[in-house]
Amino acid sequence: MRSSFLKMLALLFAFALVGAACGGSSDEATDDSGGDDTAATDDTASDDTATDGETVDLTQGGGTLAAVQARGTLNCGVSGTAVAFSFIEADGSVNGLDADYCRAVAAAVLGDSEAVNFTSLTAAERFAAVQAGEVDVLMRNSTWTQSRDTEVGMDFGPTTYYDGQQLMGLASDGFSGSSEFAEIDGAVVCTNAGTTTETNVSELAAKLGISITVQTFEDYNQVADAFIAGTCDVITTDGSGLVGRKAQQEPEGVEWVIFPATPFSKEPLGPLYAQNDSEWADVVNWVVYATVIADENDVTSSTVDDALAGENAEMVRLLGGEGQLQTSMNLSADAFYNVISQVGNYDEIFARNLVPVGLERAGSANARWTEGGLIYAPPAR
Ligand SMILES: N[C@@H](CCC(=O)N[C@@H](CS)C(=O)NCC(=O)O)C(=O)O
Repeated sequence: MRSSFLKMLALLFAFALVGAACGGSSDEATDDSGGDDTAATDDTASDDTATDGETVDLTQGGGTLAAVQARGTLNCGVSGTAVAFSFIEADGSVNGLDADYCRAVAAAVLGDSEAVNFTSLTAAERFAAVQAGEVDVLMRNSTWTQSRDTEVGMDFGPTTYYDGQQLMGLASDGFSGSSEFAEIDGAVVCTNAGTTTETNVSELAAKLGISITVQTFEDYNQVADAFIAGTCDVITTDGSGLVGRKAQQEPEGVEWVIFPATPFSKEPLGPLYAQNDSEWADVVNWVVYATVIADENDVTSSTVDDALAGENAEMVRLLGGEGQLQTSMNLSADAFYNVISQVGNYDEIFARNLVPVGLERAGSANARWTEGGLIYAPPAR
């Protein structure tokens, strides 16, 4: 049983590799598939040979890494209007945690954190851009959900920010930080289209038996404008988005309040990319992990050189010294050195972008796992 199952797997594998060769867009992908194809076919005869000393190349390059390397620029999808996550400044620069993770991927793949072509996408546009290959990776306050992961040709990377949905209303309407969800009974609640937030709020209202009118807009600038104009009684999205908007747009003499204190949904936000390119998925995922591991080890952009020359074996490996694993991912040995030196570790990225608008790590789900949070990376070994 087991052996025929393994044979089937090996056959499937050989088939997949031939498929990759047909669709391969780069020389590297084509060369690899040629070699792999033979190895995989031979293996069907003696499928356990990986343990007998023969090598089976399990790389499933879908071509994105080679394409980015050949292009010399990373195409990264962002919002462009999400304060603290990806916000286009008046001078055209893009700031925020998501924008920095685009830079981190560019630093790893191209050695240059500035080699990023940012594309602004609304919530409703973003997934089609991934599916069409218009962006290599999407970093746009995007919540990892079952349907997005399984139904629409995308895969998700590690969560870079654990968020949850909240509401924002006016103190002058009687809302306070301790208001409960049910207090929005009768309200016009606004958000942007194509989001998890739109369905979460309707589902919870139905469950609680309250009546609300949900109005959606194409982008969040329109939502905020409608709130300021009084068209919407309450607006809703990821808590971080509300904090960002309040920091930036709360009018003089008006108090905007965010509630309920405990968010009413889970919104794990992180990178996503087209599915079935595990070579590229590994690259994006390990860029995120590298920033987390550096944070766990207190290695920052200013101490990265000491760490590379130091005694902490995991950091030495991760930064490209003895035992490095990056070249087997088709990256340069110093790929993650470039990430940490040019962009920083997770804490530096968080502190630079989120702390200024009032979002704190300590005591939140975004704290280190050793401090009660969920920010955790597998070991670099
Ligand atoms: N995380 C949710 C919501 C994403 C979303 O569109 N969030 C808003 C609020 S942070 C946004 O990015 N708006 C852009 C902006 O604030 O301009 C999802 O993936 O559906």
